[in-house]
Amino acid sequence: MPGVKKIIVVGLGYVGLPTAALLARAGYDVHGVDIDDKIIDCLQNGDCPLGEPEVASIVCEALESGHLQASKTMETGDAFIICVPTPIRPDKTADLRMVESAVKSMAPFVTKGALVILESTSPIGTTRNVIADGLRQQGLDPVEDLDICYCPERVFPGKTVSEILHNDRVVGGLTPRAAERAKALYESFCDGTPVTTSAESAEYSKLMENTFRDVNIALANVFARIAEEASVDVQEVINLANRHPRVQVLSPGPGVGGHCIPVDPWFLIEGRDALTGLLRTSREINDSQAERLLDRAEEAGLSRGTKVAILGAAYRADLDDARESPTEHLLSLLSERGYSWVTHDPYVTHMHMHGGVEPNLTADLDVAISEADAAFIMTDHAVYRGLSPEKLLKMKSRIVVDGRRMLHDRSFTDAGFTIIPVGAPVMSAKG
Ligand code: SAJ
Repeated sequence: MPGVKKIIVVGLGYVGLPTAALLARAGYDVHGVDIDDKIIDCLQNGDCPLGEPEVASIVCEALESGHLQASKTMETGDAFIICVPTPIRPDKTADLRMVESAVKSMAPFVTKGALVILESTSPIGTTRNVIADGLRQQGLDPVEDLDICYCPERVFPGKTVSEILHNDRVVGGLTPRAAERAKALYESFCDGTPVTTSAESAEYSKLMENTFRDVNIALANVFARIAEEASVDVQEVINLANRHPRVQVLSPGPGVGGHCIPVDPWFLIEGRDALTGLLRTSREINDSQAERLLDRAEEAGLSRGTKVAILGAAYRADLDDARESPTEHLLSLLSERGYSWVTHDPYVTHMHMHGGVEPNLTADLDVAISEADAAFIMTDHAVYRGLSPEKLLKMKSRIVVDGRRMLHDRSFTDAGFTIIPVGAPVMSAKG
């Protein structure tokens, strides 16, 4: 892209690092900055700190080519792309401290004519109020002298590289000139269509996308609860309803995890209580799915004090990512109610639990099952799809909570199990 040779990527996480590597592959000189020693040490040794194979291969290639370098120190450049986390605080308000400190560290290195892009999911107004205001320096007007944009990432973990390369992008400029420049940058290394708009509309569009998904998953979970009470199988009903050409009900499950969907609706709710009851209720429904599964298991005979096997720590199938996963909610409840547990996951090796609850992770399914009285299927990992009753026969109380509809229920009930499927009535050998 004309006028841009060197790009600074601030934040080398699951979005910043692959973006930096793809920019380097397109021929830019990319300097990545992160505050995390482990990430920088790893990259400086030529390795990739992220496990996704395609990401690891483009990152290693970019490091080897010399077009990508990483360190803890900021440098000057023609363009800056900020990809730092924007979590919520325990009171569900946006925690923008990492964006603020990124801007603070960049400010002395941002010179007239620079293109500055925020990719982190953020409340409406952040680009103007935090980025532009933070870069207002003596003699430098952020709107006149810089080109500042909000261009949200849209990656789906597990498919990161192809999502960055091929998804359409929303490119929101503080000015039309800024938007046109950012559009040209994305066109130079991605083949999705960049669509220009204002920074505020771009911020809102990202929040709308993930809130749409959260509310629709909550609706599926309410449909599941109604089906459980009405002794109907929600999956069958969803399949029927989805034959309507304008209906597409999503899948109920044990709740909504990940670092995006359980967080982003709160950025719209904050300061807008009177308008956003639907969004708050949807969050509460999705957050209480794990509790509903446990309540149903107790009603079906699961006793407190026993040991349960939790199958799946990841928030989504075949990923190693356990952030905000429904299993976190279940573990906290099991701890409160006096259970012990073992958590099986083929990919997750670490969980950052709130409140000091120990996940007791194992990658050995037989170990998890042989020690347990009952099981909760929390993630739709492919390995659980083929589970047979024989595999679970060692469990004492033979209760299996199927939070993802992975089991062929009849073969389990024939073998004496009680199955508690999300969205369908409890099934046991008796009836
Ligand atoms: N889930 C259900 N039922 C469904 C679909 C999903 O219970 O029918 C659950 C999943 O099991 C998971 C959670 O919802 O626990 C979230 O998963 P997800 O598949 O909705 O997506 P994420 O969180 O991995 O990624 C989302 C994506 N956003 C949308 O699909 C609108 C992704 O494109 C975004 O880039 C990402 O958030 C992000 O970074 O914001």
